[in-house]
Amino acid sequence: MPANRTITAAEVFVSSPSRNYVTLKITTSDGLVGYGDATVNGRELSVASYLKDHLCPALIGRDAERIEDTWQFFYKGAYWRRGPITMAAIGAIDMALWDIKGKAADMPVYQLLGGAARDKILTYTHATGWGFEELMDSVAQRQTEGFRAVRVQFGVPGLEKVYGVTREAATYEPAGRGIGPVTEDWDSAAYLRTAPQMLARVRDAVGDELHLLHDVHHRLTPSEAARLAQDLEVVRLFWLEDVMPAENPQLLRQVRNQSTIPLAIGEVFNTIWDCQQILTERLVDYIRCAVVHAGGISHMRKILALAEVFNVQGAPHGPSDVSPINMAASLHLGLATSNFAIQEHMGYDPLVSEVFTSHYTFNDGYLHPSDKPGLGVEFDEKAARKFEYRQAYLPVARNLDGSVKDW
Ligand code: GCO
Ligand code: MG
Repeated sequence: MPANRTITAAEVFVSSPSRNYVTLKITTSDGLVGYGDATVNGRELSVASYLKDHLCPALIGRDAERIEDTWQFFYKGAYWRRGPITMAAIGAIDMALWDIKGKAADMPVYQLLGGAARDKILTYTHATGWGFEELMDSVAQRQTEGFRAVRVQFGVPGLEKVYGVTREAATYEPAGRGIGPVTEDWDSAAYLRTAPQMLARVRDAVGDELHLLHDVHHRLTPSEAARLAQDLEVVRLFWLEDVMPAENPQLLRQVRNQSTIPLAIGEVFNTIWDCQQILTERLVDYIRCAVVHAGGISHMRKILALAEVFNVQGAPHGPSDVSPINMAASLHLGLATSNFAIQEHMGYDPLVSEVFTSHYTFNDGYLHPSDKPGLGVEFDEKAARKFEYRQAYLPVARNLDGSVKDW
């Protein structure tokens, strides 16, 4: 059957309303426009080039309705598979095509995915404070805003800086500005002395109801992680995140065998194959891939379907370094997926809304993707051009002896 809705243009925008975002715009022969997020924090220009130089030219003339076939074409057909840059580029195309399909059908994307499997999506945000008092101010602020789940990060005595925490304000930016990444010191022993006490104090102060989460940012060895998990049992965390780098998923078994603490991992995973062992051996409770970094809605659906078989829940990454387009895509998927537990929503700098107009809503600790056709996020190209790309990187951590620490 000849296509009646072909792709006539595919353009890439790199803008920096407070931080860098890569946005793909696809236009069809009947005038529909779809948007996808392709942001990879600190590697924005690589994914922009992958799209502009290699994928966009091949999109022209393709049937915009054939989302799965387009996914397979760029994944299987490229010879080079997987990895964050490839998968974010494919992910952006996938999101933009779902956006178009929704607009063509005059339906929100969650309807095309089978309709709502829940009424609303539980969300968590971040609370940070160097010391206990500042941290509690930040937690209280988040509770006042209506959050029922809060990720808590704090300072470590003896260190100058800790990723995810600022000394001055309640928020942080995941990437610094300037040429090259800044270096921060890291001290696992000091962290392991601080974290159990600090989190126990927070639990005591907030009572039983508030969900508390904590992110270790891959910093520990398996034995250290197991010890921390044991020490934190009394805190009854919603989850402990990224306790160690997960290139060797089987090493998580040590933590599993030695504690009952729920584990979350996967924000740096890009495909179902990265998730396979962790899911099939149930080495985690929550799988954290972001829609953009794991090949878009089509591929994330498959990851969540595999997770469902093993009683693992979806809980996607949602920092400020994925754009509101990714956030909307994640919420449509979450509303339509039964094994979806919670969506991270770190929040955005006010400048972001000058470029992206989103329609998803927050109410009493829950998010909803909105009933606008498609993904429900508009992108203002003119405004985007005002905010030029600026180099920005995540910091690099070094142990006290000067050796590089894992991210
Ligand atoms: C999170 C994260 C972020 C990441 C950042 C990397 O759970 O939100 O760990 O803070 O480090 O998104 O780009
Ligand atoms: Mg994290």
